Amino acid sequence: MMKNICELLDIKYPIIQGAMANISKAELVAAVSSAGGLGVIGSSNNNKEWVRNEIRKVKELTDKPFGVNILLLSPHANDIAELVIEEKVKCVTTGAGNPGPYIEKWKEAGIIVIPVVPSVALAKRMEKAGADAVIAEGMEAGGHIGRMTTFALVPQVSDALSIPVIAAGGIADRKGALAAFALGAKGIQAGTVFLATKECPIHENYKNIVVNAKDTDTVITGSDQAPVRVIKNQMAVEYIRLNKEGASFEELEKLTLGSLSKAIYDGNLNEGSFMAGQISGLVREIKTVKEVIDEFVIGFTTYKESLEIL
Ligand code: TUI
Repeated sequence: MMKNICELLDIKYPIIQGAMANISKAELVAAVSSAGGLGVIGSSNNNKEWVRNEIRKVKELTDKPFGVNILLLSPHANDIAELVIEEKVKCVTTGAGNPGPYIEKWKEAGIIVIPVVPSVALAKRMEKAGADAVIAEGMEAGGHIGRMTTFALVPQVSDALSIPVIAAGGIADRKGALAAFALGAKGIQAGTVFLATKECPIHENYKNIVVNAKDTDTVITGSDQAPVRVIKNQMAVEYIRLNKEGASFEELEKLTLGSLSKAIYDGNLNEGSFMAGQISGLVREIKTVKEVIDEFVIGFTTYKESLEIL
């Protein structure tokens, strides 16, 4: 019998907080892990010392397991891949690439490896390479996205693999949690809903932009190779216009450079890049991390009960 997500990670609920660049730092990660889920540090493009510092801070704030996400596009990916072994982190998740070359070393070190996959093909390769589970993330998600929707991706990946699948993209409440299980997932990952929490260390404007967004308020920016979902604002519209007109990489970069920091730290509504998923429209108030987790758990209980009835 395959291990369930809670046994695999030694956590209470199969809820993973999706890594968010420069957002899921020690404060949020420790809060999620303390509430019974798995908090995950978003390494993003930060260097080894930055990530080590966040890991140490989480260890001071909680004795519960947590994870580190490695952005495989980052110039520091190799360094962080070593760091997680040095710091004996419980779990590594990866994004935006194929972590195949690292998996054997991580498994030797006893780390639980959970790559994000945008397709059945990569999911199968990850299972073969020794991954413990995969996160099947649909393009409803915020930030860098693939091309499949959660509803189509999760059941196909679940059918193709014998390791557990975690659903991500478009999950923000009990209904989403329940639906994920119906699609064959054994756990969920959520990012957007954790933006609108008291513990999330971002500018209040970022939280409010998510709370006030409606269903159709996100757009896809970024290049064709690396599409990025953000909340529609002046910056996003300008980016899409320039990209359509065939602007150079340099011109586009000038626009995006620092835009994430402008969102996270300055709350700059016009020039910031506010990454968030399509489910933002469902997020209507700022809650505590514990309230978000408790909401998801109601979805899981509904599923359990329905199994018992039939
Ligand atoms: O990685 C994410 N979401 C992210 S990363 C990020 S930081 C960033 N900021 C600006 C531009 C680019 C990145 C913000 N949001 N989600 C996981 C994810 N992974 N989505 C899609 C993928 C993915 C794509 C291709 C995973 C593997 C993959 O493999 C290609 C291959 O090599 O087979």
